[in-house]
Amino acid sequence: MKLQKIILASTAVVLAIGAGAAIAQFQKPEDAIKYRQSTFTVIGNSFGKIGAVVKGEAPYNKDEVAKNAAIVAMLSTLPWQAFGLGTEGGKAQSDIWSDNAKFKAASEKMQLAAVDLNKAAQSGDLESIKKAFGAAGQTCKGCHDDFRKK
Ligand code: ASC
Repeated sequence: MKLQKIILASTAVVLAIGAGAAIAQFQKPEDAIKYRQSTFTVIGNSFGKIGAVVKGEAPYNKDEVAKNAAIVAMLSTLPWQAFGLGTEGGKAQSDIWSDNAKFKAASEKMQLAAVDLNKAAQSGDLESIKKAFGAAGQTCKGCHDDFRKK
């Protein structure tokens, strides 16, 4: 529980620093692509585990959901720094760079939804978790529809 509070606090700090700050440097475009795909993979894994609980496919365990939501909240801050100019490729659509303001707005929506999901998960109220999970899933989907190659 203490760790998750730290993660929540550090998520706020990272958000405050700003998604635009180039925290990570990449030697090659492929390194950036690998980085963002890896973070999305881990986010998807934890999000999916919460999804199984929300859909009634797995029993609700408060600590497990809280842990996975903290992972999603923390990692949700990471992929965006790996979409710098010159890192086109992977499943990224060119609109990420041609309409970067829209992409940035979508990424911020997702990060805020992840913070909400984490708050609900730490509180342990399953109904709030379900609502916050649905809202977060919409932000994933919205960005995939607009910016991810099919
Ligand atoms: C997931 C996952 C996504 C999102 C999205 C929500 O579990 O891997 O990409 O949810 O499907 O619509």
